[in-house]
Amino acid sequence: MAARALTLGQFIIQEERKHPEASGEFTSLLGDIALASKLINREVIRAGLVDILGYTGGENVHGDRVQKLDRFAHQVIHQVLGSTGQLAVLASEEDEDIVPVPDGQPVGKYVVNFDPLDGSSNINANVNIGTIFSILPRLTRRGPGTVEDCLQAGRRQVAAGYVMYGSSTMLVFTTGDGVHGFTFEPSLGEFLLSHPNIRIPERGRIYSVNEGNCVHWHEGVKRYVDWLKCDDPATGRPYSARYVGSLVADFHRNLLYGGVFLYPADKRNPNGKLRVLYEAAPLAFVAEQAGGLASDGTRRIMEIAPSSLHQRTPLIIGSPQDVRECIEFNLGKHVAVTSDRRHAP
Ligand code: AHM
Ligand code: MG
Repeated sequence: MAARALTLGQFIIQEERKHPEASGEFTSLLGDIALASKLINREVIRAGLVDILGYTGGENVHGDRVQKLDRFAHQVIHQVLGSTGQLAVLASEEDEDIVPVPDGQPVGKYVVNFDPLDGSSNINANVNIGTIFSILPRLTRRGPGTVEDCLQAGRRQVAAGYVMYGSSTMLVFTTGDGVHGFTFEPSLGEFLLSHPNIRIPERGRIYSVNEGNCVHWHEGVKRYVDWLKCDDPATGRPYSARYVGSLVADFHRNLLYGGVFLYPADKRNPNGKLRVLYEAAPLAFVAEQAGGLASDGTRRIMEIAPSSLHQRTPLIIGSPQDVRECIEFNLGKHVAVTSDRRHAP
């Protein structure tokens, strides 16, 4: 191994040394998430073989398998995290209610909200999908964790991140001290530090939105996306459209290259599509730690304390300059709209 290669485990120990007061309990949760993601990765990369090899449990109906992988990812995370003694309670996009620590296991101090397999409609096409996680300290003091423990604003997160399963599998996370990316080395079975201290460019040249919904959009969103397509070299316009339809993949690309992802509220879905706890808040923490922004159009995503586990929110996330501009259009405030129309195609 090259002298500079640092495993996730080594990195975590290094970080712990900077904080001698830390108990290490919460950083061990990150190691557990990495373990769960290796188990999920092993199944995800074999998803395309389902019809020719079959699967444990005898599931070989293709559509069925997609459901199963969602469920499998949920169960792996529950089992791995639930047996470590760090966890008070889980909330998952896959379950209506909170998920308690398994019977007989010790109850700990942390809450994990997660989306076990985001973008799962892409599995059949071998397109990137991901696991998103958010770690919070519990609010209640003892006993099993409660729904109130899960319903905390994103600013209370102590760590958040995602695993992206794709041409290579990556774990990207923040503990509030920058954003670091690790790439999975399958022959070693280790995540290696490949993207230390990721910073999102101040402005990008990419916009990511499901433009097929534009007939339902509000005026501000329509004008913003039209504006992005105008010719103005000073701001890098026209921007390129890039949309995978897997939030983790769209977010990750924009984090590295710069740009803006939006899933706005529209006339059909007044609260947008994405969930506060499992998607918006954890990615907002990552975005902010990389120098980016995340907003619902009027508020910082990190300030939203949801009143229900599956509450949705509009999401605008990415390079700070792009997010600010989008918010201005969204609110109908952008003074340059009229003059910029000159550049409209
Ligand atoms: P899911 O949690 O059911 O997979 O839905 C979330 C996904 C995101 O990954 C992605 O950004 C979005 O839904 C795409 O939605 P759409 O197909 O409406 O563009
Ligand atoms: Mg999801």
